[in-house]
Amino acid sequence: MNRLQNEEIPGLSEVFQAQFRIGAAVNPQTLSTQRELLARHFNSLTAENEMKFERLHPESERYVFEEADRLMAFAESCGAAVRGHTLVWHNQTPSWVFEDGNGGAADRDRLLARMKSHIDTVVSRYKGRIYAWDVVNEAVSDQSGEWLRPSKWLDIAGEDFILKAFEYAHAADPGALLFYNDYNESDPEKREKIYRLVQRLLEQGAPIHGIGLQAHWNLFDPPIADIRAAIERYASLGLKLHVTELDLSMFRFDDRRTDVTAPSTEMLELQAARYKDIFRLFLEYREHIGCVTFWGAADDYTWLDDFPVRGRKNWPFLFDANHLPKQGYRDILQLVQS
Ligand code: HAH
Repeated sequence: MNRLQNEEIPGLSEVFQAQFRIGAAVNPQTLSTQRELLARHFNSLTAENEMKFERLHPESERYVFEEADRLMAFAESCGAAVRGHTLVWHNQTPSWVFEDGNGGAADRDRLLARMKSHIDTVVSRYKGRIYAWDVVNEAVSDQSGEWLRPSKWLDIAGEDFILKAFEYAHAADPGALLFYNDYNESDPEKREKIYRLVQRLLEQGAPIHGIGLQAHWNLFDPPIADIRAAIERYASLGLKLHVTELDLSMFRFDDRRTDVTAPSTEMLELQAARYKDIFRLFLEYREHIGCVTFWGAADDYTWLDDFPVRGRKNWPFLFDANHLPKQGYRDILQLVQS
């Protein structure tokens, strides 16, 4: 089935229907350039950027919902669910949130009041239509020996900004599944920090229902054994797991090459084998995993073009730049069809 066009191949989300949802991150451009691919293969969509604080709420008294609403309308027109991303994050949050308007910093009460009003407005707007929210993104540190990530949220409001975010989100839509979401989630040291955070939240009675494993991985790392250990550890908290931002970069994290202009056969084979191993693992833990979302859909657009290495393209997905299935697509299909 080498040269088959998209219409002739099984839709990914259909193939995995009995196991978990298959999602993709989208933006206003890919909603148009990848429209057919998205409608055919994915039954969960996430806004790559359009529901982040800076996009929805650039100024204290101004909300902007046009692009987020467009995504909702597209998702609803093709019967896809929507994951909300993200309510509270140290990044892509405008500076006014943390300021008092007189050149100083906002105090804790003001910051929490702003958080509450942002969450109320956004979560209520999509109440009943967004089935899961990434409530807090990336609050855990990557530094060895440091637990929580230094941020203005933490500085000003203290540790319980995380608990508050979950409480506000739950009050605004008691039916939405609420997630803590992070990357390097399979690294053993960070895994334990995330575990500890979520365990604490549960002890405090936080309305948290799941852990989002971002899964920004590459051809070589993390080892399957580390991914498995992370899934087991998080699942032992009794929470749902969503894979929220899956991509498989062709490059090791410290590979700075810029002279690779097309993926080699060897890269594509390695990637297919990795995808197969990873999906085999996801299937093994399907009881715990509710959704597997890619941070994009096809190789014509990925946030990894130019990041973290400027001037370098990447090819992290199951569909190539022409939206045709790669070897990885065929390999993971075999897992459920054989
Ligand atoms: C993710 N961070 C974010 O959750 C997502 O919102 C964004 O679009 C892309 C990736 C991962 C990350 C990062 O942003 C910077 C450095 C390392 C990892």
